[in-house]
Amino acid sequence: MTRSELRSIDCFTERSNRLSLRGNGNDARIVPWSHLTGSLLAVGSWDVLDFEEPGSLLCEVSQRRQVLLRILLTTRCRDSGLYDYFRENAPRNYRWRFGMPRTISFGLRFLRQNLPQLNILEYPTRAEFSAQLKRGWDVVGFSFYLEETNDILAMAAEARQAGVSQLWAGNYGALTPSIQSHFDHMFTGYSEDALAQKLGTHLDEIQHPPLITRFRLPGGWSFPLGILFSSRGCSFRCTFCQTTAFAPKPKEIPLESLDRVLRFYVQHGIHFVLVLDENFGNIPAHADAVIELLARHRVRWLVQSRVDLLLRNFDDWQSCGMEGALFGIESFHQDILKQMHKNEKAQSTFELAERLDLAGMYAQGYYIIGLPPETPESIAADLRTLASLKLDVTQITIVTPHPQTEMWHELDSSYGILEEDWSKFDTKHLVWKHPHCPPGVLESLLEDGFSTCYGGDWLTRTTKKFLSTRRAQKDISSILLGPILSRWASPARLPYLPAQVTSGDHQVRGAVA
Ligand code: B12
Ligand code: SF4
Repeated sequence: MTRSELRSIDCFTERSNRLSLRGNGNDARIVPWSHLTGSLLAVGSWDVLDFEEPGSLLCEVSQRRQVLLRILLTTRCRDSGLYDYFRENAPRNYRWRFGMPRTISFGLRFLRQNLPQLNILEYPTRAEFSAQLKRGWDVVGFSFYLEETNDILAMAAEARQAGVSQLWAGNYGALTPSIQSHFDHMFTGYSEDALAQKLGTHLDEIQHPPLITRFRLPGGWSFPLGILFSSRGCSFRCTFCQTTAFAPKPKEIPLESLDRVLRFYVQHGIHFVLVLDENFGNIPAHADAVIELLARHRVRWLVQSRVDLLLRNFDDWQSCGMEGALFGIESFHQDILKQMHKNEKAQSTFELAERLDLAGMYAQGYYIIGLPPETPESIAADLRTLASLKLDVTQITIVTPHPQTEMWHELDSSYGILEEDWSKFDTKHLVWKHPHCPPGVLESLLEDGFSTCYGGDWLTRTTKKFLSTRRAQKDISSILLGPILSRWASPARLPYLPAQVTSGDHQVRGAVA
């Protein structure tokens, strides 16, 4: 059947994964979705007949016209290995560390959960990506961070050559103005609504997908960890942070959606939840409701927030199951915190670290070295102070300007951002001209910092804390069963929750009727 003969597209459902095409002579043909070429669909705009299976709608309808776009969203390739945050924040080649290789993309799973017509490809090999391109797509979208820009630009060039008509960029990497010309559309913020709009539909509320990762303890024992985002964005204005440009207004994820995903986690044997909001507690009433929900589901949870919010809410959150905290220390110097608009008291970090330690809770702190007033000597002394906090995980970064932040403009105008290779903007390299630290010095201070923080009794201390907390909670079994549960609850087995019927669906069906 040629395009000119094609009269209508009856339906395309997720379950059947087939599209029924009707031609001039009303001769229906069922074509597996994977056999359709992108070009056929890209230009298609036909009157809609009816949908066989309500609910699992993968066609987009606008004004009784239909445009089916084949959209593939992907990430950087995995050929050089999967990113592991804990490997990057430990001494080089250190075996006895935590581990969490990044195998799934939280952002793409959110998009796919809410807009099931999207296809996603997470951390493919380059060969897998090239093979996918051959299947023909109208749109290929890329999700990336700043340091991944080079790889993504190479993938985008390949996609163009393969004839993909539209390239999209999303996630924090899309905030870089100088790469805009490589893409047809930039999505510079949380994007479910923006994408829905582009596809001619709308979402009533965001659905939280299951996001399950395998968390590895030092030595290799693993257990599944459910990730939760209860809100998005942050109202603070720290000069180094790209969230100020990406999502400056905090917004809630609806409680019903959080309830649904927490129930799913518990049903699948997941008892530990990591709450990774930019700044949990930034919307106080919502945070109160969320901790009650976490307590109701009887999960143990760790949370990312500011030091002041953690201190203010410590008792409440602990009584609802908090077992650890991830927080930005950034600096021990009040003047530097002030310059960064961090609005924290330098002393508060010590108080928080002590409270967490006394309560036997996991503590993970983020520290930045190389601010303009700092010298190699002052940094070395600060790193010793950092090690004295006895954290379980210490993230140390070299101050790195990120596009569209206040710090980018400050460092560029006062000292000069010299580095042109985006892969060096990984917060582990100096990319601007520091007034007191020649090239290479901060990188070796960073290594020294990790060696000090993870040296001495780190392993015994952290293991003891972990085991005694589990014993106190009478919860050794979930850890013993961890590897089995990890396999059972792998993200490949449990990718999405069943689609919710939204008013977008009603609208479409209304238009059809
Ligand atoms: C989880 C996380 C990680 C995880 C990622 C795990 C995973 N499996 O994906 C790990 C631990 C690996 C990580 C590492 C790092 N991270 Co990080 N991380 C986060 C965190 C806490 C959440 C990100 C997230 O998943 N959000 C939830 C999802 C739903 O949102 P999303 O990914 O933004 O996706 C949405 C949109 O971006 C958009 N979207 C995404 N992709 C696409 C693609 C297309 C085509 C479209 C249209 C839309 C779109 O739609 C999605 C749904 O709304 C944020 C802070 C925060 N709470 O936002 C920091 C954050 C993103 N990380 C940050 C940093 C600095 C880092 C590190 C450099 C840390 C370090 N200093 O060592 C590394 C670099 C990682 C790398 N190069 O790969 C910064 C900014 C990053 C940047 N500017 O490039 C943030 C904002 C923290 C901060 N405030 O400074 N991180
Ligand atoms: S560093 Fe934290 S508190 Fe500051 S703007 Fe970013 S997310 Fe908000």
